[in-house]
Amino acid sequence: MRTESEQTIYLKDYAPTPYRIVSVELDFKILEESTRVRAQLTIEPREDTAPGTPLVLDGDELKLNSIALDGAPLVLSAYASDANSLTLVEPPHKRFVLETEVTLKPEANTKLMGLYRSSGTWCTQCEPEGFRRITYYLDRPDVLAPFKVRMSAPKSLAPVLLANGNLVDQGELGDGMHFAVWEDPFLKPAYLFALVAGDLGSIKDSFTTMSGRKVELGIYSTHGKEAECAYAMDSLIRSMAWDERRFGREYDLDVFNIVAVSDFNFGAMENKGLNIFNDRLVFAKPETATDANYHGIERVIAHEYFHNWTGNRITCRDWFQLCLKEGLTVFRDQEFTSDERSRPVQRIHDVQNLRTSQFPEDGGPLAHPPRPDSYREINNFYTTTVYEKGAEIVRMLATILGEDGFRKAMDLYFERHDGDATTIEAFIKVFEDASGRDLSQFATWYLQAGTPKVSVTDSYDAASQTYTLTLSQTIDPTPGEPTKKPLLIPLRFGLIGPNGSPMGWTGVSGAAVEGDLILLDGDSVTLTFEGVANKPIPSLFRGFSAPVKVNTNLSQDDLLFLARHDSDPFNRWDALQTVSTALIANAAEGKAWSENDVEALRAALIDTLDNAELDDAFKAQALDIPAETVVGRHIGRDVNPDAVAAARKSLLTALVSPVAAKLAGAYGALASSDVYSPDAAQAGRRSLRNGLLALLTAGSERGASLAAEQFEAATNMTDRYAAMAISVRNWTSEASALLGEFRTRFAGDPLVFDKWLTASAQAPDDEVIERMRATLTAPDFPKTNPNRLRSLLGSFVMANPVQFTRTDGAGFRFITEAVVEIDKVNPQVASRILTGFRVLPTLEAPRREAGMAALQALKDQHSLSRNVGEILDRIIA
Ligand code: 0A1
Ligand code: ZN
Repeated sequence: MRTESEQTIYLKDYAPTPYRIVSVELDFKILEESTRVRAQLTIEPREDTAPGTPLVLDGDELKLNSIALDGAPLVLSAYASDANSLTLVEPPHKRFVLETEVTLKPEANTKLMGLYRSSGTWCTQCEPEGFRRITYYLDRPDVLAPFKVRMSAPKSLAPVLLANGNLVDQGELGDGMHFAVWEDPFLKPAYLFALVAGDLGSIKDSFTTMSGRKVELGIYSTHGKEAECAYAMDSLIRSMAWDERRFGREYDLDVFNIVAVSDFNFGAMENKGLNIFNDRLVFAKPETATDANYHGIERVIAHEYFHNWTGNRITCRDWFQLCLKEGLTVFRDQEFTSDERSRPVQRIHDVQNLRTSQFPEDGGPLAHPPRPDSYREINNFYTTTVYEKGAEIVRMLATILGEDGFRKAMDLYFERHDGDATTIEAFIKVFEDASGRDLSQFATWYLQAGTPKVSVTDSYDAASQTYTLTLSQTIDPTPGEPTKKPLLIPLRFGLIGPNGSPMGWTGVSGAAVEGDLILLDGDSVTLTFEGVANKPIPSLFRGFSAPVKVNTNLSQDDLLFLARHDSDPFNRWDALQTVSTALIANAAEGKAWSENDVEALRAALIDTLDNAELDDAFKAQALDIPAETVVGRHIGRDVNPDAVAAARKSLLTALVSPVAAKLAGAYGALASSDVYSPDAAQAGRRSLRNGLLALLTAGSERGASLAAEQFEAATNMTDRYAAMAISVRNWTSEASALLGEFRTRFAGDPLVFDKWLTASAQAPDDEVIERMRATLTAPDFPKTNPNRLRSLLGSFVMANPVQFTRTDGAGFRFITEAVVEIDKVNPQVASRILTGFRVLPTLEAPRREAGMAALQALKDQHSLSRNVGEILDRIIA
């Protein structure tokens, strides 16, 4: 195999650059065939830089047209340049101006990093290392400079010219060309640079900040889509107000623009004052977007906006610190959604996401600490561990410090580090200084991989009215980390008495207990509670107070008691999940459930459904039976996904069939003729109704036809998509026809096509791979669009375990063959799809071996990108 450079970058090698960039002036001449970029960089050596130290600028696929220093062309011996770097052999030992010129071909840039074209629009993506594909530069986050950008383009192709900051000049140039000049007064790293030129429509609004400044807001899109940007605008305005209320953070420029593009590697990007979005996270109308889409738009609009303070004004010193901005910003967007919608429902949603994507990453070959200490390709570290586990770590800080303490620490963070490119250590230090606590043990959460397992045993002594609780933590080894240190784990808890009410105690010893919070810091601690009148049932990790796996000695009866009586909604939900996961997992491993087990679970589910005090969205979550992948992960090794699928199906049948009429009645009663609104109450009602449809379809004869009827009758995409997806996942007799009808009905809408691809890829039948192959190789399939590829292939590897892990290897080979082709076009998309193979170590031997054989063939036979090469090596290792 031949791959790109396999060089590893280490955190321990961090050193500041010997030169500073004082200011940046860029001039883009954008033409149909190519774009000419002139850069004027004012540069100076640092105080401690030795005279004669070479200056090495980064490049990527660049070719230098010309170079000048302080206005004079440089002689050949004074510099060296190739595609990946430009070196000034002996720069002046004083401030100087370096001018370079390169020519780019945005049209041919299928990697979608740097300057590229999406449906005719010129746009950029620079995080993490895309700016070096635009001009030679010190392309790292600790190099901060003010940018001034002049751009000119044919007015017919690009009437809209946008960049970061404020518009300071614009005009006509003759020959059909026009120009604009944008200036960003805030110092920024190059990864926050952005430029857009295109023929775009827009919607405009404004926001008046807490100090009374008016900010002009714009959302740009292809013509005809303007009306579909309204929900994004509404989300933006609510985000701006929330950040002022909750964190005291005000926006700082006069304009804030968002541009929606169709080709984008991630969700969206927080470029200063000019966010660029994947259009799937902007466009929404009820006929084509689901409630989940609206929810996602609100969340990501908020996320990118919140980056203005946590990411842009305070950025990362180096890419190892990525979760400094990402974990914190995810925490902020989760809090925003919790405040705007239902807090418990949001918490369950976030934990479900953590368990389905982060826990598997943390327990497999791709495990890495939230702050890694080495990488080959930084793009492979935009992971759920950095983002979602990073957010859990910030949440634990908030739990330990309490609401006021957390806010005080955040205020100090903004005050102390505004304008800095900083580190996780500095972040932790702020929390220590604001609270007076020693957080050195806590910091290990950032530095160590793996999900802790907390085992709990308890006992009660009636004579002395003493209750003891023993908690121990272990973390399995992860790649490169054979031994683990114990973590500081915040455990929020309560004791519940036999009548379902909270119980108190008169004294507690054995560990630090602050109110309802236990701080578990050793390998094992035993707490003794005095004055406990009856044997309690413990409710532990309330609100999921730490990202751990918990193993208790609670019986199914105890758990179902919690499901009914716990005052903590998260734990009510979790108790039901624990019971059903265990029943399916045991059955898949040959240990059948008893009639009583199923009856008791059914009764608890029905009680939840009938409880008038619970809201619909929560009920929908409570009735959701864990996915096959979650159960597989729970089993952990030698998993047979066919057995898991069969056990899940038979549990659903056992649960549902005796109460199918009742569930169908509840389903019918939830129908609504209200005009569609994406609000939480309506969305909750739809999710409960669709949850019931899923139960009925998987567990009874009635569901299939109800789903087909719902598909036809639906007046919005949420209901129509749910009906189709449920039919396909259960491969009902109507499924194939519904897929066909859906495709025809929405032909020509790419974002709806993604939904079709996502649902198609989850069909459990044996022909699914052949159908996907036909889809992928059809002449009109858009082979370079990340959304299309991820919808089909990403959802197959992540959500169709039965077919992806087939013993004959057909699922694995289908993916590795696709990865070879995609890698030539877009290595980031290819490597992300390949991460699905991280499941291999959990599988039974024949499947594991078939998967490894497919990976080995990939490694042996092909020339691969650094992105794919790194993921492949880590999984094979
Ligand atoms: N900072 C963005 C994530 C992002 C990363 C890389 C990208 O292109 C390769 C694009 C976006 C965020 O957290 O939303
Ligand atoms: Zn982010």
